[in-house]
Amino acid sequence: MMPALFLPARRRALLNAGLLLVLGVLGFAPLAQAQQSLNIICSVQAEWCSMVQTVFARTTGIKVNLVQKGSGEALAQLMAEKANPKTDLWFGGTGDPHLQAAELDLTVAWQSPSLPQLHDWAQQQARQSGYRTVGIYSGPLGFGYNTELIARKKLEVPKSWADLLKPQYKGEIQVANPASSGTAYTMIATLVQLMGEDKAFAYMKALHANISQYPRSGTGPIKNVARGETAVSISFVHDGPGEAMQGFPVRTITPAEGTGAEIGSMSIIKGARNPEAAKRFYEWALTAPAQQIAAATRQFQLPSNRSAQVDPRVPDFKTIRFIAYDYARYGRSAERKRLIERWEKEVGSLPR
Ligand code: S7P
Repeated sequence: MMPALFLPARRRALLNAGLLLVLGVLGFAPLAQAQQSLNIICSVQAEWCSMVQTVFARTTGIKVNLVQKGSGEALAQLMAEKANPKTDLWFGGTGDPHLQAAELDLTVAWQSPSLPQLHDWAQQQARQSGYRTVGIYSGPLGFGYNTELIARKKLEVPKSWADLLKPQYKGEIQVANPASSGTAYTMIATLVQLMGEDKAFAYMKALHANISQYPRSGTGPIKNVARGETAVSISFVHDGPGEAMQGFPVRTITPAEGTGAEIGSMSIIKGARNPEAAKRFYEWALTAPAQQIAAATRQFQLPSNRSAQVDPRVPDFKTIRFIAYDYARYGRSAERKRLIERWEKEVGSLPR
């Protein structure tokens, strides 16, 4: 066969175009693009993180290096690397620490042209951070419970925050540790807004007697419920269906008195080494098809893009009693720090 070099120019051009097409179909990107890379901290669950990593790389040819961390731990890492950031973009995780990162000047402003396509709560998250973060999903806080353990131990299904204090739940409840978990901080902020601060702390002290463990990450307690290690968890209720789909006997419920919701967020890091790739990912992550990856990986938060399909397993917000969560106040750095320190001093340190 004649080497491509000796083919007439037109045939050579056709051959090259064909080769590029085949590489494109196979998901290989042109060399210049393949050399770009992007460093992400991903604060959603592992399946969603790795699907986002693969699909974005296939779509753009940009290599994605990704570490998965809960929101509290992600914020701690970004604070630690402030002088020499190794991260370009923070994807997902509860909104309060993203707001805190904005206030601490760890992230940069980027006003996406796609903002009008997003729900009001997602745009509001962007506006109140001076466009240093944006909402990518939302989900309500509630309880997970193991239907088999509840039946076997003859426990009632807890229906309210008040129910969780009943003696029957002694040693049967888990919630993450607020010192490391954005989910657990959402619980503190919710209770403070629902009851007033002193009553909320009295409540959490009483609840402490029924807690068996405070796992590090917010997704831990519902996984422990699913696997029968504990009967009840305080968790985001959108984390329940994914466990149930794997065959675990888990259900969720939201408390009768009312509850808070997270605004899962995304931010570009100040001093990012790959700012253009970060913006490209940011814009992609706000599109409806990119947001539908969540449900395809068994994650059932409400997407922020109004055009994204909403899976029937996403909690129905219309049926849930929500508090008017003050995201600006509870995302403030000093407030978040103060409440977590108060929890550690007055609740976490108590014997059980
Ligand atoms: O993807 C599930 C989810 O519940 O985990 C995120 C978050 O990383 C939890 O962080 P913590 O470990 O700090 O609690 C939530 O944003 C998300 O909905």
